[in-house]
Amino acid sequence: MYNLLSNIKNPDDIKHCSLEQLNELCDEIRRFLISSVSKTGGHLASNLGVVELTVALHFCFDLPKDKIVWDVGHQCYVHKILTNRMSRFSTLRQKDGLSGFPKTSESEYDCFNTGHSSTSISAALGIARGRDLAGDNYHVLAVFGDGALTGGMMYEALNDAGRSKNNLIAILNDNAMSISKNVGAISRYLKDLRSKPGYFKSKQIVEFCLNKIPFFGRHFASFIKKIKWGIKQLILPSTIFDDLGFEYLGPVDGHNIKAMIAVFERAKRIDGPVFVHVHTKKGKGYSLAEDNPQKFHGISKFNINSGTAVSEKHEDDYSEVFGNTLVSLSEKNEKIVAITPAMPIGTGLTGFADKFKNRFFDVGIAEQHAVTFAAGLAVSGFIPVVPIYSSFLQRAYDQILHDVCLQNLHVVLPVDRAGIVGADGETHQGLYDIAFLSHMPNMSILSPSDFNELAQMLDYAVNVHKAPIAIRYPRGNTQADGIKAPFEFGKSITVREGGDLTIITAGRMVKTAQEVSEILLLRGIGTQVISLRTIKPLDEAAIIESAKKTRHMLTLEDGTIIGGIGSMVSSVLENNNIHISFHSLAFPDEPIPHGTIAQLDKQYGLDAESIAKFAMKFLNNGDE
Ligand SMILES: Cc1ncc(C[n+]2csc(CCOP(=O)(O)OP(=O)(O)O)c2C)c(N)n1
Repeated sequence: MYNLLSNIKNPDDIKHCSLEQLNELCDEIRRFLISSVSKTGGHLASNLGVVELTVALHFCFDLPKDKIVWDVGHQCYVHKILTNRMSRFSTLRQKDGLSGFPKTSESEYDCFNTGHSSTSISAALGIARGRDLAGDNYHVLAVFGDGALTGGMMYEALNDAGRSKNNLIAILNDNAMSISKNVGAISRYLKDLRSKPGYFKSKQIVEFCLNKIPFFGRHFASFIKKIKWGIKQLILPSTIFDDLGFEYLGPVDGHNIKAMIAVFERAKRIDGPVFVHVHTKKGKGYSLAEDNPQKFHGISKFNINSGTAVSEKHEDDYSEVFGNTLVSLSEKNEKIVAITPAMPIGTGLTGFADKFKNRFFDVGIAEQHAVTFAAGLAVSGFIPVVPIYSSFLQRAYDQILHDVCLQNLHVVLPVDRAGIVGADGETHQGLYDIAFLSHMPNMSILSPSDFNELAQMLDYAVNVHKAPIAIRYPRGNTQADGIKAPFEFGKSITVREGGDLTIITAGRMVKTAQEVSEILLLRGIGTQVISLRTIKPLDEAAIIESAKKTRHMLTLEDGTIIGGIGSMVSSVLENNNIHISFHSLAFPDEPIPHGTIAQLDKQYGLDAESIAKFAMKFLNNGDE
């Protein structure tokens, strides 16, 4: 079925393929990708778009000696297929299976871990400078999308790399798409460049003619070189990348292997930084993905013929509830504006974007800018709401602290995908937001345990609270049972009464704590479950009262152990001289890999059964 592909065990195996065979190989890879990802889910459209690009790269460069840094890394499937990991694709993004991103621990062909956008040129430049300092000799490449090129780090890296003499090949995979349609002035500029496909050709012709000018002696040669450069500048308009110090090659058709091989061979011979502009189509070769690349950017298992998800019926999730609530609140309050760093779909903002075009801003993959831009909008009297996935919000730490919190500005930060996210793995786990937000002055943190609480909290955050406020909610739709009490800022609620043990928890874990209390009740143990609702400021009175009542307290959270709810509650007990049996349950201080949320909860002892077992021991002073 895969005549050529099944014989590729490592990238060297493609080096003696003819052009015809390479093209055939690309067809086989596409068929394999569609078939395999339809059974596991994953990032399909981006990978379909880079099939020829990746094959051409492996044809021209010698990995693992040469190094490729894949930006974001979601487009590395073809690279994984060509580097002896094809047989593991049925385990893609599953616990203990193949990661959906480059992993140095997985293969010597992966030289740098990625997951978050716009890091590739920085990392590649570091590797290149290290190579030169060590006196080694190999090629270093960064492969990044036009979406990634909207991220600010890219400009810090271009600025640094462009003035360097280090050999570095930056490859732009330009498909005019981020997850959604790409935005911004750079995107418009690239569109302009793409409309000049003859640029690279004419550049070659001009250079060919100039090279015919003979050299006489060393000094004269350098003089001629300058003249040639001047003539070239006159004849050919330079690109922004030339002006930054790169040799710009392109735009080249990213589905034409022959053309790409020619460009890469040329790039290999150039001294200094090179910028190769490759033009591709996201979803290439699978018409459903070509027509709807957003849907197939990241998709769960699907039917190949219809393109529809195989999974169960559609259920609401927190992002959707957030988006719908925001729309209804914004109908009544015209000061509300929404900002997204390139994630309108994932964060549930499409309804808002359709309805309030003037009040919606997609700023590109630019979390730092999104937050400071929001601070500016707050200064001019608007109420900015900036939903960002927890792990991407890490990017904007200083902007939240310096621009929002220190000025005590009314910016609302819905922290989506807070806690374990599952298949995307360690780079995407939203485990750190409580730790990095809770120590910021003026910041409040809310955590709903069901959809209704989220709606009430959002209403409170935009209409009542006049200071920085974050609302952290999980991926998916886990909801606590039977919560009725209206939300009150700063007040926790007791969701189960009991006299033997207290569990202090929040958000997704409230449901787990309820299940724990039920298991323990069967063993005659009464558990008091407190849902904090407001993680900061803590409801200290309720914590102290319950501690005195049960004398045994556990904290349980969907976050990392250091600096989370456990640390905060423990300080409350310490500071109030309350000495009871106390233990924090949270994810450990180590990278948490991919797997389903349920599998990871279980692996780290955070599922109801494991917690109940732990609680029995804990109540027995450590004895089984
Ligand atoms: C810092 C950060 N913010 C958001 C994301 C989510 N994200 C993953 S891929 C992607 C779009 C990337 O577009 P592009 O670089 O053009 O690659 P393409 O998928 O089009 O090939 C986004 C926004 C991320 N990975 N990192």
